[in-house]
Amino acid sequence: MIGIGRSGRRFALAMAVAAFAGCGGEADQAGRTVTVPPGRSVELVGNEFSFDAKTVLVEGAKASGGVTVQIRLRNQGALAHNLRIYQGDREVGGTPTFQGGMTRSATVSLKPGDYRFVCTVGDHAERGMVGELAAR
Ligand SMILES: [Cu+2]
Repeated sequence: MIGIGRSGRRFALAMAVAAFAGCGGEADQAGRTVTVPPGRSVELVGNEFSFDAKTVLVEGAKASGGVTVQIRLRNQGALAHNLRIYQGDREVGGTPTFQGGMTRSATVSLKPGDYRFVCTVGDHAERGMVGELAAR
């Protein structure tokens, strides 16, 4: 069951990446997939209850054995939010929880692999504040 779920998510990510490759921009038309070239930072926007990207692809991890990337969260919501990154159940970093109208950043070190980003405030993740992040 777990194996099937994982491969399903990988398939979804592969499709998202394929969609990105097809349009050749920084993000697909809906702004749902963001790619981060080596050495670059990324800014995501959060509100109630979503992030403006569902998939973040951080490049350069395989070539260097891991990447350090700065992730900024611009909170455009009315509520406090955060952005925390997990690999499985292990939290690898993220922003503090902070009020709407503010921006906070976090620098995280990522080995090649699959992660997810989540707002851990209340039930925000269940309500949609979650996305996938891949370091490649
Ligand atoms: Cu939130």
